[in-house]
Amino acid sequence: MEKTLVLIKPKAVLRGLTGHIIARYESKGLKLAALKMVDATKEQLERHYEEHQGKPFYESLLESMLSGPIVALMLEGNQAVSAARLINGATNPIEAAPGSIRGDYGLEIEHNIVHGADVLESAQREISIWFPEKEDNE
Ligand code: IDP
Ligand code: MG
Repeated sequence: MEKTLVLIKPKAVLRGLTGHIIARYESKGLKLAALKMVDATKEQLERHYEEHQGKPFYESLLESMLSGPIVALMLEGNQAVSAARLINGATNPIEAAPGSIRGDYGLEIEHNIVHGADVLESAQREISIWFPEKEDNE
């Protein structure tokens, strides 16, 4: 079954939204395959966001991801990558549809409250960053 990787970003964890966010994926039918709270390292975030290195928002994105604990989720289900992206909504919360997580819980693109892997290959790469211990159990 397809797996994807979601990160609940520090600001959402600090706002106490973790349970609400997880419930969105679970009620859709995605299964929690793994979950952990992590104080991310800069090295992990540099790997995670390597495609964005050099972009104007890169440094502040990393800073924001280092501002508190992250909750990492491995979700499993039919077309899990696309399903989670749709539940998350558009990158810019102003454009994200109401009913999506980003659409319902924020206003600022830089501080949208969840990350979701964009394609299957990214999901596998990101799972290896946040759940290296799970790689053998694919
Ligand atoms: P995604 O999270 O929807 O896949 P990406 O383009 O991969 O969007 O961007 C990664 C993260 O970088 C976004 O979730 C958002 O927090 C931040 N970001 C993306 N574009 C901008 C921008 O134009 N300004 C500020 N932050 C941005
Ligand atoms: Mg992305």
